[in-house]
Amino acid sequence: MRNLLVTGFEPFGGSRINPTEALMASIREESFPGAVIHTLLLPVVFGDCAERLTQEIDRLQPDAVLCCGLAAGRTAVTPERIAVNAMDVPAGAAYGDNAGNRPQDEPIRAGGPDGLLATLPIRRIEQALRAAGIPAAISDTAGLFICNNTMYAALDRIRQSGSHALAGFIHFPASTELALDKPGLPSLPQSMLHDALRVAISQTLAELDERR
Ligand code: PCA
Repeated sequence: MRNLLVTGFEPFGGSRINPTEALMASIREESFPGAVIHTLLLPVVFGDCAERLTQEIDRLQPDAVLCCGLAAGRTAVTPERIAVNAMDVPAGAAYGDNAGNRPQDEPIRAGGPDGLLATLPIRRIEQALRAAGIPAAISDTAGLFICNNTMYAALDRIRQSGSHALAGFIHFPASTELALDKPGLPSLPQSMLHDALRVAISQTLAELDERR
């Protein structure tokens, strides 16, 4: 049996919802043959997001870690290529994290690698998403906010522990429901975001099977 850890985030930046929170609830209703899906909702707080996640990685020893977050403004589902060892708030953002932190140019782990590449099969996921009729593109930056912090921490912990778990991050556009609060924001229906996560999990499981 494969163990997969799938994470989402609470709302942030004054938004009422984060579509990745609902994704954690809906994906639990799905079954994936030969796999157990564990979900975890993470706080939008620098440091705490990473601590919660790495504790769960240590406890579960998952075969893969698939973190999900919102990237409002994007028009496609975007598997991230790389996490970088830096923390900052989004350029021009009026908000900090949910605890009010606004770090500037700080490393996530002093002395850690500058960048860590996703080990999830991101090209395979992107192609499968497009084949399923879901707008998708590989993203070359996860930003320097909480999502990057989370992705970096997962990859760094897995690397240091010597585990072969696959890990990475997928940014989702706003859901239609979220866009109702912010006219003009590009969005996809929540049901399509759910389908996208299902495809990403299936492709990750297929990759694990082929590597066996
Ligand atoms: N998106 C933010 C943090 C939480 C989330 O869902 C980010 O891209 O960093």
